[in-house]
Amino acid sequence: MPFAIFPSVVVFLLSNIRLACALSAQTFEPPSTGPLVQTANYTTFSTDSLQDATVVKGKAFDRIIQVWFENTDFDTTASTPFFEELAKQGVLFTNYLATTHPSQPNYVAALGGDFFGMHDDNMYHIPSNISTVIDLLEDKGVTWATYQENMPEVGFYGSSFKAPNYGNPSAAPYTYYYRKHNPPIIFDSISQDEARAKYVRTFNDFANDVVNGTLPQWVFVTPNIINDAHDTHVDFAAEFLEYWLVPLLNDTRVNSDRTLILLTFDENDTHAIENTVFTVALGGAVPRELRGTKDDTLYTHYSSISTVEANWGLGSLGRQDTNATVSNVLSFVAEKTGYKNVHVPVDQFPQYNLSGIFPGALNAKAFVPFAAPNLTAVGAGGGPVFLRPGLNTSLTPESLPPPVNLNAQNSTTPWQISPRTTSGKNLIPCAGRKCP
Ligand SMILES: *[C@@H]1O[C@H](CO)[C@@H](O)[C@H](O)[C@H]1NC(C)=O
Ligand SMILES: *[C@@H]1O[C@H](CO)[C@@H](O)[C@H](O)[C@H]1NC(C)=O
Ligand SMILES: *[C@@H]1O[C@H](CO)[C@@H](O)[C@H](O)[C@H]1NC(C)=O
Ligand SMILES: *[C@@H]1O[C@H](CO)[C@@H](O)[C@H](O)[C@H]1NC(C)=O
Ligand SMILES: *[C@@H]1O[C@H](CO)[C@@H](O)[C@H](O)[C@H]1NC(C)=O
Ligand SMILES: *[C@@H]1O[C@H](CO)[C@@H](O)[C@H](O)[C@H]1NC(C)=O
Ligand SMILES: *[C@@H]1O[C@H](CO)[C@@H](O)[C@H](O)[C@H]1NC(C)=O
Ligand SMILES: *[C@@H]1O[C@H](CO)[C@@H](O)[C@H](O)[C@H]1NC(C)=O
Ligand SMILES: CC(=O)N[C@H]1CO[C@H](CO)[C@@H](O)[C@@H]1O
Ligand SMILES: CC(=O)N[C@H]1CO[C@H](CO)[C@@H](O)[C@@H]1O
Repeated sequence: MPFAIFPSVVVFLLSNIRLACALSAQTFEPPSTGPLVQTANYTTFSTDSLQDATVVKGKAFDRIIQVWFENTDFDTTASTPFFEELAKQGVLFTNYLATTHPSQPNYVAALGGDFFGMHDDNMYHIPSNISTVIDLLEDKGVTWATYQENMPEVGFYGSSFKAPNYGNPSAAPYTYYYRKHNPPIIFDSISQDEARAKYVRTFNDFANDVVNGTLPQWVFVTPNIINDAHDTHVDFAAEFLEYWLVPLLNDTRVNSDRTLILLTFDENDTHAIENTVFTVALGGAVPRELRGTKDDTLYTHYSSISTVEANWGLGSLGRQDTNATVSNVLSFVAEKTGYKNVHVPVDQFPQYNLSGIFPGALNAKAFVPFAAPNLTAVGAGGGPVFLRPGLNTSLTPESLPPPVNLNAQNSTTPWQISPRTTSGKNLIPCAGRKCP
């Protein structure tokens, strides 16, 4: 049982954490009796587990599970007892950068290889000709799903969801789920394709899929807004992990010797400093001799894409996933795949704490239409740049007009969904026309 945190340590940690949380407004309450037990606290029960359990062999791992937390500086997490213990079970990355502020563009970057100038948490949709890592995975038959805690139903499209407060039933209902932390639903190529939207799943579906042995190979997990530290604190996230992750580390249906678990944070909390986030690689696929070590290579959220490209020999998106400076492959994966990482001196790290200054299709103040990817780029998997249907490859970055401030014209980007909808309907309220 290489990953079990010793029970005495757990008890010690929990007692300290409880003490810390007692001082803040909310205390962690487990939403269920265990991560593999469905609960009414998650609004709907799962009835259809995934069916496909085929496994495409990777060079370094057969499954990657990303788990994303929120808004915490590296040092704060690294000095929290639970996370200190967790780091000893895997490899701690000390120079893993989020790509910008605030939250949403970081989640989009991890799927699309770019955040397209986005610098807010407004509700957007990204047209279906824009590729994501999901295209690359499906192209090679690698199965995938995202599991979103407290999302009320599979493929839910609303901006947020309020549910009874399970931690404090006498309190008002609580908004536990936010679309801005659910990257697949933001891309039309997924949300508007029924065959794909069913892989945008709930935590009850997670329980069902694991119990039925059909947990996919590429998994993106978003805990709810209190468990991910967003509305709480990293100590609260630690208690959630004690409840959710620790038992799963010891469950071969989730964590086998071919599983990589990449636990990260969307962004640093202090904008005036470099955007370094606590990121740790756990799971049986982490070579034994590396467990408990630190790696100071420069990585970013784009590395999560390049790492799977390298592992499964995938194509690329031709965006920042192919920009060698910012997309180093996790070093033990690079070693097994023959990919050569680049050394970036600290004084040349990108300023990924910057926000709002990048032109793009999702920046109303500096709007530039979506461009086609760089068709000649080669990523860590060596395969071709993926082209989605409807892509106009003549729309190169160089061919696009200069940025325009649409806000100055009392307008916004055509890709913003406005007014913000809370409807669960899986449709784009103002696609291709002026929003009311
Ligand atoms: C891990 O699994 C083994 C075998 O199923 C079990 O004996 C052990 O108690 C488990 N440890 C934890 C911490 O869950
Ligand atoms: C919901 O969570 C609360 C808090 O832990 C728990 O007391 C309750 O039993 C849960 N409800 C269900 C139906 O599991
Ligand atoms: C970004 O971080 C650097 C330090 O790495 C700092 O000098 C700079 O002022 C920060 N920028 C902003 C916009 O806060
Ligand atoms: C690659 O990333 C670096 C650091 O952010 C940036 O300066 C450079 O412009 C990027 N290159 C391309 C082609 O996007
Ligand atoms: C596109 O990719 C090629 C091959 O890597 C590279 O030489 C070129 O600079 C890239 N073009 C742009 C505009 O980034
Ligand atoms: C992508 O599709 C949208 C919607 O059809 C279109 O407006 C845009 O020009 C296309 N962009 C590219 C780069 O193909
Ligand atoms: C593709 O973009 C080019 C350059 O803007 C444009 O002239 C052409 O009409 C577009 N093609 C399609 C099919 O939209
Ligand atoms: C934008 O709206 C403001 C306030 O309604 C108005 O004063 C201004 O003339 C409008 N500007 C444009 C470019 O329509
Ligand atoms: C639809 C499906 O396959 N779900 C099954 C998962 O496993 C449980 C327990 O064996 C079944 O009850 C479900 O029907
Ligand atoms: C480099 C880094 O980790 N960035 C900063 C994130 O925020 C904390 C502040 O607590 C800094 O100490 C880190 O240096």
